[in-house]
Amino acid sequence: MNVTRIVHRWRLRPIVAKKIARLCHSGKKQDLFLIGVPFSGGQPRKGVEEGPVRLRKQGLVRKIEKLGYKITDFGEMTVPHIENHNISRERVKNSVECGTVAKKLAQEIAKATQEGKLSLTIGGDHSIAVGSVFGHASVTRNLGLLWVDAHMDINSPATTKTGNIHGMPLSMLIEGIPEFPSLPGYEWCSPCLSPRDIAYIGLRDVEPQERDICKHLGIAAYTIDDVDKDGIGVIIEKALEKINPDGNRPIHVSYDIDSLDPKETPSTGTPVRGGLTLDEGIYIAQIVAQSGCLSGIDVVEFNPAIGTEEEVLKTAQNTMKLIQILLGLESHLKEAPLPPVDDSEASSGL
Ligand SMILES: [Mn+2]
Repeated sequence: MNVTRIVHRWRLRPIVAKKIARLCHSGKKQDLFLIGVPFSGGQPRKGVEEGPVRLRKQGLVRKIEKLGYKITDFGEMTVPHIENHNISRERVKNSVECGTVAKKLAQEIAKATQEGKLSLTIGGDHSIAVGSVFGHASVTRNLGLLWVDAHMDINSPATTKTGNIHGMPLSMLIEGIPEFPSLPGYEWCSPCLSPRDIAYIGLRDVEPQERDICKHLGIAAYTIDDVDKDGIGVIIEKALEKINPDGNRPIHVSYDIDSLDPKETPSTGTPVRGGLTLDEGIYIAQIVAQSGCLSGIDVVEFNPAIGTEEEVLKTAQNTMKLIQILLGLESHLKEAPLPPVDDSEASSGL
């Protein structure tokens, strides 16, 4: 592990005590709406549709129940079977299928949120977040969004190079995207968040046009370099400060497991080396959980068809760990503390 990372991890600035104190679980069983979205049409690699079922086989529901939630389990959503991929005028792939799935998910998430349930959406590729975030925002005023990802996912149909919708969800959700053409399948969807409502963590594979859009809109974006420089504690605090300065906004977390280093989550479609360590990924989840403001979660891009059985198992275990921590499980960091910082080493510039 990178020495800078270790040093910074142990210089975590304490998070404001009042935020820590506002714990999610105050004795009463919280209602949780669980929905699997076995969908892969937002990107080209088959297998990501198997993610939700694989996590269930690894005991996901039992683990959530053990945390004290009352689960309303939707099961796996029915998704269209894609035979002939449709390509729009802008060369966007499968927009009708992606839009149909997202719309259905939006309706289910809106209903669950309306009923006061915390929603947990298991993907599936990241295109489904158009539905979960839109559904959540449609019945929740003042929603903030934390996007944990190696990628910005903010290409519009006009700027995409690949035509894959899993690289575009934010462009459909945010106000102010320039030249957004209409996209078949997404007629129901319109921007529901302002650029001020969003923060990224974990970025390291950003296309120039995405960087330009993000800069133009003034979205808070924290890259892996920022995490290396300032430490994950400072970065998560900054991100939450941007989207939730008073600590009273409901927060949606869209967690792409490719934000983690491929060593931690190898079974994913677009891995990028140099990602978050598992401890950093967990720390993000822990702080968000402790904010007491979490009201919607997506966990996406686990592809059990990628990698050896050992790699798939590791990815499933780490993905479930993130979910459990987001839902309030106390971090394992407390059980296995790392050694203290050696200041002489730190000041020598290593
Ligand atoms: Mn993503």
